[in-house]
Amino acid sequence: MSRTHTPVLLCVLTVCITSLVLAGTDEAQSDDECADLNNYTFLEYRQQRGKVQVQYLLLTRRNMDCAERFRHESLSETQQPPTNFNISRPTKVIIHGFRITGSRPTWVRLLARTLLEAQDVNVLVVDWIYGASFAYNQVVENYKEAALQISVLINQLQEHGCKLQSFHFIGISLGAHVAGFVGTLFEGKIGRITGLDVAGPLFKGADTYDRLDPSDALFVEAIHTDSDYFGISISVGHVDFFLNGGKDQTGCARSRFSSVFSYVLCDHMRAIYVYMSALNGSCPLVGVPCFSYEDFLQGRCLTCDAFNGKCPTIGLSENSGISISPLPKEQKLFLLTTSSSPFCTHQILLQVEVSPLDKSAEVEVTLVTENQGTEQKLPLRKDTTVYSVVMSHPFALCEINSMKIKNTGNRFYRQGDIHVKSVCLSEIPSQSREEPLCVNNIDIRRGAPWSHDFVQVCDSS
Ligand SMILES: [Ca+2]
Repeated sequence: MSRTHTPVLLCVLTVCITSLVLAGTDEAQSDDECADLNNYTFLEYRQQRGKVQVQYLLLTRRNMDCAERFRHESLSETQQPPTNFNISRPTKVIIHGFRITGSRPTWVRLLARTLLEAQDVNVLVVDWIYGASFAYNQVVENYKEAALQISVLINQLQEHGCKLQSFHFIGISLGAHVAGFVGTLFEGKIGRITGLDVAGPLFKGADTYDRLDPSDALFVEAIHTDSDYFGISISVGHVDFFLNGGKDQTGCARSRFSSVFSYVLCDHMRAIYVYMSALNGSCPLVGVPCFSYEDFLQGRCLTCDAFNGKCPTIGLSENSGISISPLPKEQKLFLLTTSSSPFCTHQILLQVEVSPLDKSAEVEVTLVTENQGTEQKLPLRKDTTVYSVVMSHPFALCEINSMKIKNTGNRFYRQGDIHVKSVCLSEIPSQSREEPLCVNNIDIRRGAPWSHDFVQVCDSS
């Protein structure tokens, strides 16, 4: 995040949160059997000045719709874990960030439910709040206190027989650094930490002791979706998935006139929704190792060779499905997504070789499957004859019915025919058994679009 934007955004958020919290002031604290995240009133915030409050909501398959609330103090009194807690099962710990989405982040319960549908585990939702201030920087100064309190609970659960490796922390934004510091307190012996758009402001230049890093757990992974604003741009895990380059997400409005959510938070929140979608397991979200997004888009990273042919996948498989040892560190992975659930797309590499040109030119390539087309403009220069670019197409390579190429040229002077020596399509990450689709020696005239139909069948094996 640029320095100039930080104060403005923090103000926007402060106003946003204040108004949301004030709106809830007359809502009484519920003592019902089913608990929810606390909905602190403005007055309660003031009264707690300078204190970090941590409490927990427990959800399991036995009480999916009715959370059990407790504090670690109650464990030391009763000497018993909460009723529904199953010592023999792994535990997922969800830690929210700076409360930017209002007094009760609704996605927390959704994430808990999705985790429970995927695995029979204990889900602990950490409900933490720093009472003195709404300001992000003051909360950052105190997040370690939340981590310390969580570590007391983990110690207690260990005494009851829980193994450190069986804990998987899922931290969102600032919550990812809280998880990281819990990991530090246990010398990196916690099983796994997943950072969902790990908070960037005030953390990018921080020491690894003060932020999430690969030494915080046996396996640390991060999903980056807003690294130019609220998220962190550096790698913080063993592997780091950068979605659509990690900065801007498809379908998130870029207009400053769109609503506060869609403009300010859409990119940041996308990590949570993509992660939930991956937990549903409807389609694979696979990251391709590459040095930079630019290199990835230019087709310089095509294979999973660095991972023995199997690239890391977002989701719950052990170590993201990585089979190589030792684990990589701070490995950047790139993938394209669509704008809505389940977010998966196919990454099609378009490679074009043309005969040398007298003037710069432009072609527009369209891939068509059924009635859906994906367009890609390709500027052609005088000094190059070989081009490659990665396109996002909702269908697999074997499902592409036709390809169209238009000579869109320069509108201010006449561009002659463009001779295309070859145009090839292949899928990334590449499957060794899959041949690229190629068409050779075609002339693309201005005003006369070229089109080619592919006759192919998907191999179902
Ligand atoms: Ca750390």
